[in-house]
Amino acid sequence: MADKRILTIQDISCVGQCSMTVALPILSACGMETCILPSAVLSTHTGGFQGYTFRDLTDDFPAIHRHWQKEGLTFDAVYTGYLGSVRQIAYVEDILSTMLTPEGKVIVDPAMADNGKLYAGFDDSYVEAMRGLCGKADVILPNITEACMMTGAPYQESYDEAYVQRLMEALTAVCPGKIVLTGVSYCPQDSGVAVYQEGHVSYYRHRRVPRSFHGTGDIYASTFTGAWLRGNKVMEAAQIAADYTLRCIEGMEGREGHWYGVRFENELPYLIKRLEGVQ
Ligand code: PXL
Repeated sequence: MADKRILTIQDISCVGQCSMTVALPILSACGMETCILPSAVLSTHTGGFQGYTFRDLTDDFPAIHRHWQKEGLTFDAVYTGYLGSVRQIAYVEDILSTMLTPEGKVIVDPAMADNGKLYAGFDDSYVEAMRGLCGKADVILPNITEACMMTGAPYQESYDEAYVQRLMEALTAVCPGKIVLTGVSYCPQDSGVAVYQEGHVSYYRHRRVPRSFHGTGDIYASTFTGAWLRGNKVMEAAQIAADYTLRCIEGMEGREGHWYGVRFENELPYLIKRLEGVQ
């Protein structure tokens, strides 16, 4: 594999096993030189802790961008996750249009909502800006909630294949690239991902663990990104990411007190072997 340098833009939640503290180790395990642009610094993630701090780093973006340009730096890919503000999304778009190599890829995880609700601190204007960013991506990785918010489709807790097909078609108006829809579940026993490419929806299904965790979307998107940039096809990368994320969640059995994230660290050796084709 040729050396690749990737930039990931997402928050640093100092405690919480999500966003940057997940993306950096996973992308490194995938063999990527990983550069970071923190969108915000929070004492913890926003999903269950009370009284967290939030420092928006939007105002630092222009000077960081100018310095990188002065240094002549470029990236083989930019992968974005949880961002700090609507204004920041415009700066991210500037970075995409100036800092990528000619073949450079853009991966956008809209990371703004789950279970039918926006995360704390986001509103409709953020959804609109995120929709614009997804229009510049080669691959987007929304969950069902984010897909509904960006397309105006009604959110449903239970649905069928026709609903997912309609959602995918609506998403093609948001993103011209490939779509990896996560958390697609037609029955309580299984879950999986649906991948839309060249007009066709394919599924990868696996067993569902009846407990949900913060940060699993970030684990999934980081693993997909690393596996895809290593040269795996989109569907293969989607499967590797699903298998790894599921193992991380399965490893939480017996760790009931650990509520804020998952022990993805324990499964990194599996991921490395899987990517090397050993497992
Ligand atoms: O995992 C998504 C995420 C990322 N960053 C922050 C969050 C969340 C989800 O709640 O709060 C700060």
